[in-house]
Amino acid sequence: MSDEIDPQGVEHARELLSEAGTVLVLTGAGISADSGLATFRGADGLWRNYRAQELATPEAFARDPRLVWEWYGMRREAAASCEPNAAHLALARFAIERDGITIVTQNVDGLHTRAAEMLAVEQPPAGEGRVVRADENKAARLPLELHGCLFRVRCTQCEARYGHREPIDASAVNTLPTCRSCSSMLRPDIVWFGEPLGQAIEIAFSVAQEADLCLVVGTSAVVQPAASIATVVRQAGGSIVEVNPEPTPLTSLAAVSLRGGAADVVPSLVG
Ligand code: BV8
Ligand code: ZN
Repeated sequence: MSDEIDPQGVEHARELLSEAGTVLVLTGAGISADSGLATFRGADGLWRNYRAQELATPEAFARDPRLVWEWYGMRREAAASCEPNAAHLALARFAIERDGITIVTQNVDGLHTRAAEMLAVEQPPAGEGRVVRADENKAARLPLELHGCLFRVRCTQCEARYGHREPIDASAVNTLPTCRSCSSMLRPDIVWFGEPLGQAIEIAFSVAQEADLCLVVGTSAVVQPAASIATVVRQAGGSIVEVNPEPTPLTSLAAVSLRGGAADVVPSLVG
C-alpha cells in the first residue's frame, strides 16, 4: 500500500467491514482506471473528447447508429484488451468467501464479471481429485450491472438479448450487427441517458435498504439513480466507506473516505 493512504482510516474501514453483516459494494469507472481504462469525467475522461449527448442516448442511435456503434466498438476493444486489477479480484474473492456481499457496478466493461469468472475455477483441495467450481459451493456471485455491458446486445425491435463478443464492423450501416431472430438492427445492451435501468436497480435498492455498509469505489457519484444507492444505505442506518483519489458528493456522508487508487486500497480493506 502506498504511503499517503491514511493507515488509521484503513484500520477503521476494516473494522466497519468486519462488523457488517451485509455489504453493498458500489463501483464506478475509477475501479477500472487501474486496469488502464479511461474514466468518464476526469481530466482524461472519455467524455472530454466525445460529447455524451451525441453518443450515449437513444436519440443519437436513432440519428446515426453507425457512429454510435463505432464508439462502442472502440470501447469494446479497449475493455477486451484490459485485465481485471487487484481491486476487481479482491472484491470477487470477498463476494465468494463471505455471505451477504453484493457487488453493484455502474461499469459496462465486464471486468467484475471476468474477475468472478477467473476465481470460479479453483484448484481442488489437497487429496481431492477434481476441480471445484466456486459456483458449486457458494458463488460465482456475479455483479449487478446497472448500466448494462459492452459485450451484450439487444434487438431494437424484438425482445432478443444476448452475449456478443465478435468485432463490430461499423464501416457502414449495412455492416452493423443484426438480430438472429428478426434481422432488425441490434444495439448495445447499455442503459443510455434518459432510459430506465431495469430490474437491477430495483434489486440494488432493496439490498441497500438492508445493508449495514456501502463500500463505494471509484465513482464521481453524479449519475442518478445509481448514486442514490449509497445515500439509501446511509438513510437506512448503514455506513459508507469511500475509496477515491478525489472527494465526491458522498464524502461528507462517509464514515471513512480513503484517498487513493482502487487497486492500492481495496485489497487492504477486504483482503
Ligand atoms: C434515468 C452508459 C429515468 C453509456 C451511462 C439532473 C439531475 C439529476 C439527474 C439527472 C439530471 N438530468 C438528467 C438526469 C438523469 C440522468 C443523470 O443522472 N444525469 C447526470 C449526468 C446528471 N440519468 C439517467 O438518464 C438515467 N436514467 O434517469 O431514467 C427514466 C425512468 C423511467 C422511464 C424512463 C426514464 C440513465 C443513466 C445512464 C447512465 N449510463 N452511460 C456508456 O457507458 O457508454 S453513465 C456513465 O456514468 C457511465 O456509464 C458510468 O456508469 C456512469 C457513472 O460514472 P462513474 O462511473 O462515476 O465515472 P466518472 O468518470 O464520473 O468518475 C470516475 C471516478 O473515479 C472519479 O470520482 C475519480 O476521482 C475516480 N478515480 C479515478 N481514478 C481512480 C478513481 N477511483 C479509484 N481508483 C482510481 N485509480
Ligand atoms: Zn430481433
